[in-house]
This record gives sequence, structure tokens and C-alpha cells, in this order.
Amino acid sequence: MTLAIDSVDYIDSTDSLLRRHPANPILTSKDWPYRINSVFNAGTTLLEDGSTLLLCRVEDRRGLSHLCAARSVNGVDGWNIDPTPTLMPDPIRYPEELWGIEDPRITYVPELQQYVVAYTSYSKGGPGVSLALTKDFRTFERYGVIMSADDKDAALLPYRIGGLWALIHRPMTTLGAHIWISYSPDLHHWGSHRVMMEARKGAWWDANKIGLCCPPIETPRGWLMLYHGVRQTASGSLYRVGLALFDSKKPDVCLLRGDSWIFGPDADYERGGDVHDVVFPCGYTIHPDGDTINIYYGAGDSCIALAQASLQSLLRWLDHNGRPSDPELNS
Ligand code: BMA
Repeated sequence: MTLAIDSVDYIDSTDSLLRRHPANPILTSKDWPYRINSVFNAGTTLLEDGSTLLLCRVEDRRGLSHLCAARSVNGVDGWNIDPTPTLMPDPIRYPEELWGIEDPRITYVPELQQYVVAYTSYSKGGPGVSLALTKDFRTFERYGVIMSADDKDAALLPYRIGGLWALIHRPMTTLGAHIWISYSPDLHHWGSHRVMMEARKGAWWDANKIGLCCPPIETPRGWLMLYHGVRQTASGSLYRVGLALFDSKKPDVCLLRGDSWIFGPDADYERGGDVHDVVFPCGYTIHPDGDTINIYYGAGDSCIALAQASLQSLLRWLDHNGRPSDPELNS
């Protein structure tokens, strides 16, 4: 197929979609109350009192990751960081956590009156998806590994769809590294697996490997998904962020998918770091205006940064730059 020139989005039009906060990076290893290597990829939620909680991935100086909570009234500064790790790997009871726990995504689930944290548990078989439930980010009830290796980039939808819980995740299968959705009656047993969105191929920015960023954002138009696409280059991987919209009642149906990325490594703290050229959002919060969102992302696998966007603008951008998932385009 040919790609009409007027269907190609120009990078300029995405420039103001996600605005980096002037205080970036908002959290680095220097802020930590104990000795660590790096802090990045944080799950995010608003707490009942309106303050922001980041459940940060912290990499220690052995190279293994745990999770640590940081709380702030305005979500930008004045972070109150737990003085010791909040959730440590527990490889004795959960062998799948032998090499650490990473990249949490938080969903508040009204039916359970709890937050469900989906995180990567890393062990000899590779990364898998684990769940833990909490009311306060101080004590956690672990559900253990729910998607075995190789699988990651998972988040739960906040309520049941057709009576079943729905989990978005990214298994590596013989089909490739695509985004899937699976369903469960009890959060323990999962089935009805379906592909939600495929990685593109060839030269595309999101060729071969994609994964969910933050938990999908519920809008009147459907579930708005930020996802990462990984481009392999001669000097390593480039992690960028794209946008797609899914049907509210049938979340495996992709309504629109943007052609170009909307956010990529540009600032020094994104282009440098332990792993250069990485922006990796895992959480968002919505302001009281119902439109402005804070997107928290790991930068260069070394620090946490904040970008702000308007939900209306993201949807408008998708209307102009998106198309229904097109099998021909994807091949
Ligand atoms: C992915 C995950 C992320 C990490 C990214 C870039 O595969 O492991 O935690 O930020 O790679 O290194």
C-alpha cells in the first residue's frame, strides 16, 4: 500500500501535546533517603486526600529492583519518600521475584476498595506479571505471579467488563511482542486471551515491540492508551510513546491508532542515563478540571520526570492523526 503524504503526521504538530515540567527531573537517586543506584518507572495514583503517590522502581547497587513509595501534596515537589523500601522482592515465598520487582502500574478498584498493583517479577525464566493488593501502600496482599514469563507491561482495568476482570499485558509469543488483554473471574485464573494491538513491522517507530505505558485512561470516547514502541537502532533501543483508543465495552477493539509517536527522548535526562534514549511512563493522575493529566515517566532508566497534557488535545490529535488498526498497514 502507499502512504499518502497528507496522512503523515509532522513531528511539529506533536511538540506541545506533552509538555515537560520545568522542575524535571522531579526525582533522582540523590533525593533517596537510603543508598541506591537509580529510581525510575513509577506507578502513580491520587490518594483520597488528593495528594499524589508514586510507587517508584528503585534499583539498588546490586542491580536488583524493589518498590518505594513517594508522596507529594502537589505531585511536583516536596516528596515524602518512605525511609526504607516499601515492597521488597520476597524470593523465598515468591521465587518468581528472585531478581527483583519492577515497573508497577496502579489501578484503584472501587469494587474491592483497594489499589491493585500489577508489576514485573523477574527471575530465571524471565519477566512475568505479578499482582499485589493494598489499601494504603504500607501493607500488601500478594496474589503471586498471574502471567508467567515472558510477560510484562501489565495493568488491570478498574472494573469488570461483562462480569470479568480485564488485564492488559505484553506476552512475548511466537507472534511477536504485541499488547494482549486477558479476562478472569477472580484475579487468579486468566483466560480468553486476545490481541489488542500489534507491533508494526519494518521501519516503523513501533516496529516489533510495543507495551502498555500507564493504565488506560477512561474517557467518554473509550479507553485512551499511551503505549511504548521500541525501535532497534545501530546504537541500541529507542523508547518512544504513542497513542491509541479502544472501545469502552469491548476493550480489545482498537478504534484509532496514531501513526507517529507523540513523545520521545529529547531532554538531556532522557537521552543520557544508565540506559540512554528512554522515556517510559507507568502512571498518570487527572487534575480536578477533568482534562489536564500528569504523566510520570522514567527517563534514561535513571530518574523520574513529569509531562503534562490535555485529554481533549490528545483525543483531537488522534482524530486527525489516527486510523483504525489496519492489518495491511501493520504488515
Ligand atoms: C524495558 C523495561 C523497562 C526499562 C526499559 C528500558 O524492557 O525493562 O523497565 O525502562 O526496558 O531499559
